[in-house]
Amino acid sequence: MKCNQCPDSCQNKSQTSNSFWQNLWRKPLKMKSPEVISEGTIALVGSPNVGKSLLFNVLTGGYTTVSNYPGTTVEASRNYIKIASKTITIIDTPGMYSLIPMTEEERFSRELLFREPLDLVVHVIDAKSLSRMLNLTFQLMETQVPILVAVNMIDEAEKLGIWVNEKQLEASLGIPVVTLSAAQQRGIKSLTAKMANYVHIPALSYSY
Ligand SMILES: Nc1nc2c(ncn2[C@@H]2O[C@H](COP(=O)(O)OP(=O)(O)O)[C@@H](O)[C@H]2O)c(=O)[nH]1
Ligand SMILES: [Mg+2]
Repeated sequence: MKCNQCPDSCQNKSQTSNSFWQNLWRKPLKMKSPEVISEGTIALVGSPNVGKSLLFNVLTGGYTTVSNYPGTTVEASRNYIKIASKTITIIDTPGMYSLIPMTEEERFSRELLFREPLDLVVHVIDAKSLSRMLNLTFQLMETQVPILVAVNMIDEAEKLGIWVNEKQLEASLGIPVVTLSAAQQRGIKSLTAKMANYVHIPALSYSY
């Protein structure tokens, strides 16, 4: 006779029925996470230690996903932000000094720049060593992808008596420039406002 056909209310039987309910309780709920439809992509690139990842966290906050390409352990973080009511993917890339790759990180970031359909590349540079970092800005400008220069760490630069003139740098380079401090969350609104210019907004249509 099977245990569940037995009329006795022994210990075994109560354990069987208990474990049935416990297992049911423990079963993970299969909830489908809502699909996020990205309406644009912006990548943060630049040398190591210029504050790309901190800026990425300030812009996006919360949970991020990491991805890599086959054959490499180097990863890029991705998350979404809302810019001009659009859901935009932000990618935090590994540090690169030049578009001529010397390291696995540089090779990865270079590949990402050419593989991803990017609407904008934000070149994050350190305000304390501006001239040294502009070399990569010029290389990036040759890729034909729109470039915005984010001059980060102005808090540290100001302490050293270095003041970056945003308007003058913009005029000299001929591309948008934002001065900011990711650590102090200064200039973030100005950055997202300029990013919005690169997020495609459909033209108004009139019907008569
Ligand atoms: N003072 C200051 N520190 C910053 C700023 N942005 C980033 N950092 C710091 O610089 C270091 C490198 O930043 P990280 O985001 O890892 O640079 P990444 O290598 O370009 O991703 C970290 O200790 C950050 O906290 C900033 O605007 N001001
Ligand atoms: Mg980083």
